Amino acid sequence: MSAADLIRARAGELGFDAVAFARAVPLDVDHSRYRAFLEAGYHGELSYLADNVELRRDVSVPELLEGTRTVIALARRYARADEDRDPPLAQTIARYARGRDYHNFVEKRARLLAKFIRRLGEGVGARAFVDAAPVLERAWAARAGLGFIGKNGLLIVPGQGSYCLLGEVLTTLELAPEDYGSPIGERCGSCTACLEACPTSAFVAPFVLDARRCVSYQTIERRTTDALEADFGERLFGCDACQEVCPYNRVAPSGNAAPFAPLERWGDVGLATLVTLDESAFFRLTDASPVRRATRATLAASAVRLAARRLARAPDDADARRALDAARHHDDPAVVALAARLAPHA
Ligand code: B12
Ligand code: SF4
Ligand code: SF4
Repeated sequence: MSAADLIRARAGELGFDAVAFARAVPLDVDHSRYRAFLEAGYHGELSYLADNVELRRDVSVPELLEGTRTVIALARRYARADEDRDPPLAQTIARYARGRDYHNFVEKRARLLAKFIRRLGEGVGARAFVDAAPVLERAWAARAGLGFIGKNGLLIVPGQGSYCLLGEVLTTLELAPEDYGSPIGERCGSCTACLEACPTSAFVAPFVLDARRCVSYQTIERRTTDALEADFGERLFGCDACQEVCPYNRVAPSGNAAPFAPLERWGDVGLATLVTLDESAFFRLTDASPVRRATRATLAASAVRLAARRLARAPDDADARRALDAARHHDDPAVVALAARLAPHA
């Protein structure tokens, strides 16, 4: 068995749904696109995206892994067959975030793969990264031929769709030339469904997202008070609208997605609870959940937004009314102001 076959087999055992290999030569066009994104200011408050700009070009540097020869691009699917039966609150959370924090799950397995690779030869280096490192994960996955980047900016794995989390193992191991993949090219054709489905018109052009307008940014990352004037729909945390409409996601859900099932606690919580959480209740509620990233104030603001939307449609929605009442006494003035703006007569 070749080293690539051994790695593929081990990645499969660890639960990865797709694996592909790219030569670790510095990025060119993807890095230019990333720089253009920064220059346009589309990253907004995500200041970490503007740090380590040069590091995102080349992975074979000491800060990542000196002497990297190969980038092993990994994908783990998370769409489940039974997601329509998720508790109502869970259905307002993006699919990737309804269960336990995927970082623990995917990253742990990527690290086990790196450990396996280090044992493949004397002095072989290997290091795993998932999400947080200054690595343009979609660009490397596309270069490896793991999938293609759709007009919604997401990496779509043929036959598996885009509900996939990405990770990578960098290694000093050189593979046989035939093991390296190559970009498979974009397959969207004339489709524009994702661009039209975006509730906040966040795409400035096909493939190009103004992150500041994205519901995901607004409900997860935003820390300032200048909330976007737009209807986010039934969304509390994150957004899947540009994936829900994608024809490449009309594939059988993964039988492998049990770890992404919603946390039971989402069955017990309404919007009013989310607005009244104190610090310790917030930490209890978001324990081991990606939702913790939102912070208490941003989560309360998203609950206020959702409550105002629901009350406008159903004036007898008691949970929405309680949430808005509670918001008037919130300890964060931005939450109080948002409630006054969105539901002045509630
Ligand atoms: C910052 C970030 C965000 C920000 C900004 C998103 C953005 N588009 O930049 C916000 C908070 C908005 C966000 C939202 C989401 N994110 Co996010 N995010 C990241 C993170 C940490 C960095 C992304 C980054 O570097 N952005 C800068 C831009 C310039 O780079 P890029 O997104 O890779 O962009 C590429 C395209 O724009 C493309 N491109 C630009 N122009 C053109 C033109 C053509 C012709 C082509 C082909 C390509 C192209 O080239 C760029 C470079 O490769 C990555 C993890 C990572 N380290 O990569 C996860 C990551 C991209 N996110 C992920 C997910 C799941 C999401 C959400 C679906 C979450 C949700 N359900 O709410 C949404 C999807 C929004 C969307 N349509 O992109 C996954 C994506 C998995 C996949 N299959 O693609 C990642 C890879 C995390 C992971 N480890 O799995 N995210
Ligand atoms: S995640 Fe939602 S808000 Fe963000 S680009 Fe996709 S559809 Fe638009
Ligand atoms: S919805 Fe259509 S345009 Fe958007 S990523 Fe999917 S195939 Fe491409």
